[in-house]
Amino acid sequence: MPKKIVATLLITSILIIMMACISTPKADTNLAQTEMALQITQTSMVMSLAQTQESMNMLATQNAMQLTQTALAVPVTENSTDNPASPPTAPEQPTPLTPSQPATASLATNFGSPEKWSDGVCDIACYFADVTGDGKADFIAHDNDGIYVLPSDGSSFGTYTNWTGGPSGCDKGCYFADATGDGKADYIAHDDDGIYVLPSTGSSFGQFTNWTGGPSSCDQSCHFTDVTGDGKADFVAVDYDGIYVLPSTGSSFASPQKWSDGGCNIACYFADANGDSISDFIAHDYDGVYVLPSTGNGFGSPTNWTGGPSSCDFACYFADATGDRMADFIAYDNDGIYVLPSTGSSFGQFTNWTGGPTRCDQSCHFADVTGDGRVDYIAVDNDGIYVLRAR
Ligand SMILES: [Ca+2]
Ligand SMILES: [Ca+2]
Ligand SMILES: [Ca+2]
Ligand SMILES: [Ca+2]
Repeated sequence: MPKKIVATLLITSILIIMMACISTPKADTNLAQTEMALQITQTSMVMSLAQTQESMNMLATQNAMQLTQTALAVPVTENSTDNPASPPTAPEQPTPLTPSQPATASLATNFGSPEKWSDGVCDIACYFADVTGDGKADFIAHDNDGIYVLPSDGSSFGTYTNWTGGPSGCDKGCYFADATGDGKADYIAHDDDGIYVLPSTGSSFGQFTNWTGGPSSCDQSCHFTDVTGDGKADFVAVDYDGIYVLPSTGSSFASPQKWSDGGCNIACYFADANGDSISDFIAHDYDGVYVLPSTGNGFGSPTNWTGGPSSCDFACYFADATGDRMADFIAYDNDGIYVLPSTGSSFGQFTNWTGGPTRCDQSCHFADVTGDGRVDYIAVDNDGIYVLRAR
């Protein structure tokens, strides 16, 4: 309660006391009235205090609400590999490592020694994506009798469970990406009659639905990644005449929008190279690796991020190995795995992250199985799955 009202109440009470004293001739009456007036004054003062307290409480509540609103307005950040769901607005500036900071605050500079995380192999193909939604990419084994998931616990792959209940195949390709936008990678089956999505429930793949309504194909390659920036993986088709985007609505893929007339001499990739959480178009051409940043509804102009020709002996990958949320250029070469960190506007100096030659018997993958925001190097060998942590 404002001080002005408290003062007014006090003055009024004193006036009542004075008037009581003046207007009554008898001392007894005077005393009784004085006592009554004093009681009124005390009551007023108690009431004033209570009201002041109440208004202070209200002010504190308002302040707390304002703080909460400010906190809510700050964008939430998430981790991602190939992955969809990350809405930070600006790349985090790498902070210099001081003794008081944990090692994870620094950027990774190499891959550690191989750790065997599973004895398992895959009848058809192995995949790595976070289907459980805990930030760690899980091991997905496509076997003859179904699709098995072995969740990552950060240092090994756990027991396997058949998430499709029975055999499941894809006519044209199987993919694992979060098309529904709930943070769990879904199973996307590209079949002859359409693209089916089986949403992850966190412990199985649910009911399948044809998200394209009818047959759909890609002349050169199909991709599922979030190019619109809403956290839902969109369907990106690389066709002979350009790049088409079919945005995910969360329960279907909308009609195709042509985002680029360009193609790629060698191969097309989609990953967030500039760190705004929206996947960009990366065109590997004869004279270099071009990045066309996504604006959320189109691809911007191309810039040669390698300055000149660049090639990979075995395969090229684009994923964030250093841990600053910008996808780096990873080249799998004869003499090792080289990483060219993204600076946000170019691919920097290359370094051999394995120190020497390395081979994957069946397939190489880059996914964050430890959950620290950096993709690890995963080798699918004939005798099991090996993880080399980015560190
Ligand atoms: Ca997981
Ligand atoms: Ca999902
Ligand atoms: Ca999207
Ligand atoms: Ca981007």
